[in-house]
Amino acid sequence: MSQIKLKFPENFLWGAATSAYQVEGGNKNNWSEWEKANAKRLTSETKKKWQKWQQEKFPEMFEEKNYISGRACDHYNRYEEDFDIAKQLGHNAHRFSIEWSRIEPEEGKFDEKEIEHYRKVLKALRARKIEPFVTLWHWTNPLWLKNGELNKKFPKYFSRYVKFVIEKLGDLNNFWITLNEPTSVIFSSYIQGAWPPQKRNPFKALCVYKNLAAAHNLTYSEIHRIAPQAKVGFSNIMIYIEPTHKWHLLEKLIVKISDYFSNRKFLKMTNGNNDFLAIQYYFHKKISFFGMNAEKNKNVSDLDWDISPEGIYPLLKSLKKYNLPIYITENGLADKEDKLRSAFIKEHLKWIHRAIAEKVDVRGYFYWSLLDNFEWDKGFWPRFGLVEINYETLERKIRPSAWEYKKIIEANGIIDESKS
Ligand code: IFM
Repeated sequence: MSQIKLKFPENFLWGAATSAYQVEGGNKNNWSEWEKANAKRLTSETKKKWQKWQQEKFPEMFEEKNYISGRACDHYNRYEEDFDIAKQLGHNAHRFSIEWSRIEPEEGKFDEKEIEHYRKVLKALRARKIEPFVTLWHWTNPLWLKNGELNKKFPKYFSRYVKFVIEKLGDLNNFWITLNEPTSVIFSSYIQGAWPPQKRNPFKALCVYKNLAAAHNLTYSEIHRIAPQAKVGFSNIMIYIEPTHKWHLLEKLIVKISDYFSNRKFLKMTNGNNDFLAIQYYFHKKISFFGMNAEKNKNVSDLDWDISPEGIYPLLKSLKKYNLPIYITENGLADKEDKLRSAFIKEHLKWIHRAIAEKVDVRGYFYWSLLDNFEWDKGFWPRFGLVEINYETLERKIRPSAWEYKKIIEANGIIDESKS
């Protein structure tokens, strides 16, 4: 008989996450226009961007259509089928996002039909006894919003859209995530210059910090005014950063600065306006005097990202002082063959459990992602899903790791197979 080794708290939320643009299909926003203008360039850069083993494993990265989101997973029409799968897999929570450009396709004009669509989506989750977590901004902007998050009026426009959404959907949902990973946009769009609007400018990066924090703070109050019972937060991608040499003062200084800008600054700017902390964990970086990532683990995902489950533990411990409930709203990897996913989930959960045992109030875990989906500027080839998507037929196929995850959910803990 199996023996449970590590029990999670009662009523722990277990699920997976998606975002509108990455799964719905048929979106028209700043990203869809950018991808059309950039698909050719992205295709031509493939050879220098990815390693030989990745190019051989994913020949689709050489095709222009890989970089066009198009109908994606057609989740917009197939959400019932996808929620049936989530239910079958034992999930009791699900995170998804509402697409601003659908709700407000023209400035100040709100589309009742689209709100009705998301009402149906929420009802479909509730009918399956799956607790929704709704993200209000997962990086995409309506086309009329010139300069997107850089626009000085972003907080005002965003809170007007949020007000409309909460008035219409507030009765069906409790957990609201205002903004997804602000620092990913700040870094990838304004420091690296890889994502739209590809403006490489540290001054602009600081303006976006300011705009997004103001947007969060404003909507925090707005949501509570309309729906006092609501729980509001933003999702914070956290990177575990450490020095390669513990004695190296310069490395330690770089760690402190990077940790501040990546993990803490936004939290500080919104302090007092969060009912919970939503943490997304993918990366562990080692700083060396000669640059980031001097040492790499042997274990890497299809994207060549390090797999370092232990890094989530110190991050969680560092959040204890906030005294707020914590949800892991994303954690996952690209693993087409599903060789690493099951162990990946289990290992992360072991470290999360350790933090819980030391009184860190973690209340839920959402694997990224329920479905394979459109991974932004990389397109379709990275496969993050518990469920595989055949993009030709749109057939859904549950991966073996999803069943392993289900066992964890059913046991509300990790089963020690060695004692079976
Ligand atoms: O796909 C993304 C998601 O949109 C935000 N968090 C990280 C994921 C994997 O890169």
